Amino acid sequence: MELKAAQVVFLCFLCGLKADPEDGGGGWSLPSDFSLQDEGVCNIDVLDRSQISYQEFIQRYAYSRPVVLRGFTDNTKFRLLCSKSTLLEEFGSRTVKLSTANTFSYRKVDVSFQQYVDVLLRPQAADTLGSETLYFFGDNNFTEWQSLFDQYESPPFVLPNTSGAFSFGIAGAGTGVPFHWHGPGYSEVVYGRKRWFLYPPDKEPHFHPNRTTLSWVTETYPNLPEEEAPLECTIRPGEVLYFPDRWWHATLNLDTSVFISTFLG
Ligand SMILES: O=C(O)CCC(=O)C(=O)O
Repeated sequence: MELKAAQVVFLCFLCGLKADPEDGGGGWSLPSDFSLQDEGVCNIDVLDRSQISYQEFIQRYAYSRPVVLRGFTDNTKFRLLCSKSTLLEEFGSRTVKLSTANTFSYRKVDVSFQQYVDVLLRPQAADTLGSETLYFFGDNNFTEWQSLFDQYESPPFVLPNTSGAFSFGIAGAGTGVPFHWHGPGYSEVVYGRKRWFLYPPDKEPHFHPNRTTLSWVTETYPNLPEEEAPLECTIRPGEVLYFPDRWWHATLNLDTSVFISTFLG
């Protein structure tokens, strides 16, 4: 059957309509779902592959300041595997370990991945403490989830004498991890947007370790004097944020987000 040009255009239009919500958010977030609109400023360098070599990364950023790298890897396949329907089909019956979303992750809770998605994957309630919010990030069972992680192409700039360890997570709009620090690494969002706040090791921010990043953003951040403003940037799929060793950082998921960190140690 021969299709006329007008029919082809019409069919493509229908495909676009059907594919957009699913492709854009992998089924994790519908346009009608709650999300945070304020992406803030980005006062961190954002560099494409053509703008920086490995040597320049080591000299200018690796040991001294964060940077966002854009378009360094192609994770199209990993992204498809992380759609809601595919992950649930593959891992729905598996157990995931959740952590409370406070600075010192005290409490761990095991639930099935299906139960996490159906019951706990919700926007952050403004009046709930981080220590009462359960967050799926890290503590991954690498044997059970290996087939997924095998498909992830991690950022190519590795620090000398380190190798990468993955932490994978999924969390609701408005959730995040309050300020803390550890070794260097990368953070990438597979679906959604994640806003990052960072301070150098010698500039500890004022925050309450049991309160959420959302409460810090709404109550503390607007009143910060200029000299206490953080470095910050919102990252989207296709971008990775690099944080150096011992930098303070906090995260805020603007949408329901799927994300993966690569810790370098
Ligand atoms: O992605 C997040 O929300 C938490 C990331 C984080 O704090 C980390 O990688 O150390």
